[in-house]
Amino acid sequence: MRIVFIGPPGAGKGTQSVRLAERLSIPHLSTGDLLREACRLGTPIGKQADEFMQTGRLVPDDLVQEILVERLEEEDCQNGYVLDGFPRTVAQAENLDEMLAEHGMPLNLAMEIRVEYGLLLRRLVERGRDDDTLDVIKKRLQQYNDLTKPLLDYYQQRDVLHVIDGHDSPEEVFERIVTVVENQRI
Ligand code: B4P
Repeated sequence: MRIVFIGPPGAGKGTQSVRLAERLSIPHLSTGDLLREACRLGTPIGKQADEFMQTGRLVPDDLVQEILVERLEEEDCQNGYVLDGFPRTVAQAENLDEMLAEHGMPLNLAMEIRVEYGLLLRRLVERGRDDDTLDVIKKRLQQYNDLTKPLLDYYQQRDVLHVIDGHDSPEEVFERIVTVVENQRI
């Protein structure tokens, strides 16, 4: 299965997509993790991405796509994957669809995790990653509204979008996700 997770920062994309990938025995691919690793290693992409991430802005599409395409071509991705944090713009979604069409492999599911603003802020401030300062979090949430939300219509029109209530415990949210995936497999 090929599944994408969409949601604002703090919605639980990382938390849930790791679990789902483990349950389905397919790779979990997080563009956030790939970009952070590139920054840590000081690769050319990492050096360019760092400034965007530290200020809460989306990294330019071409850089993110380059880093992800390399990973998607690896052997373990040929039977499916869970994408966490990609696509984040309509241009990234179109690029992914083109890539999937070339291989005759459609996207099976787009999961939107919904959580209200106040709870997102609380979760991220408590987590305290480098980019989890209040100013940067607000910028990331604004970028989500401006650039990522239009993706929901994109996937709705393609009939693959499922909305998940992300307010409860990670276990309860995961059960909701598994129910959607099981229904899809029937
Ligand atoms: P990401 O790494 O994707 O980070 P994120 O949006 O903050 O979400 P994350 O998945 O980590 O957090 P989660 O909600 O699971 O992106 C970081 C940056 O990388 C972006 O700002 C951007 O600059 C760049 N980037 C990444 N992908 C890109 C792309 N495609 N295009 C352009 N730029 C890109 O969890 C947050 C916290 O909530 C955790 O502490 C977790 O434990 C907690 N939590 C989760 N679910 C919970 C629950 N049900 N109950 C209680 N707590 C919960």
